[in-house]
Amino acid sequence: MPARCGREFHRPLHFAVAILALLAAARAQADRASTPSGAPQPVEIKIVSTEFKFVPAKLWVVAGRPVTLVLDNSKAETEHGIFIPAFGFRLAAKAGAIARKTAVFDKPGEYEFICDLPGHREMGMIGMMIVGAL
Ligand SMILES: [Cu+2]
Repeated sequence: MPARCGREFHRPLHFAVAILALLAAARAQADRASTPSGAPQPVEIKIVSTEFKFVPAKLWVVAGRPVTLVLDNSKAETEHGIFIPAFGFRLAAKAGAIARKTAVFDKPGEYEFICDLPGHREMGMIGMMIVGAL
């Protein structure tokens, strides 16, 4: 048996005020949820390069989403870079420097990345980037 809310009928003004307050609260919540640009913010992935390796050597990214790769070469004694041949992506940092670059990797799969300075790949500067589809 449905409950009766007889009181509200005797106090229509109070009922209307309560509804207005609820609407105002809902609108405030909707304003907070929306972002200024609407575009997804890039996810940052930090890779530390030293002689002669990448940490981490395995990266996971989401296909089609912007990613900022941050190459932290601040502890290295020479220049290093990240080269992803499959995407033509290249990022380099001088000794002691940090470099960053944003890109969108749109083809799901597993891709090798290397430091393409002479001999660095052979000495261990090689890794794998996994681009996953959502
Ligand atoms: Cu290198």
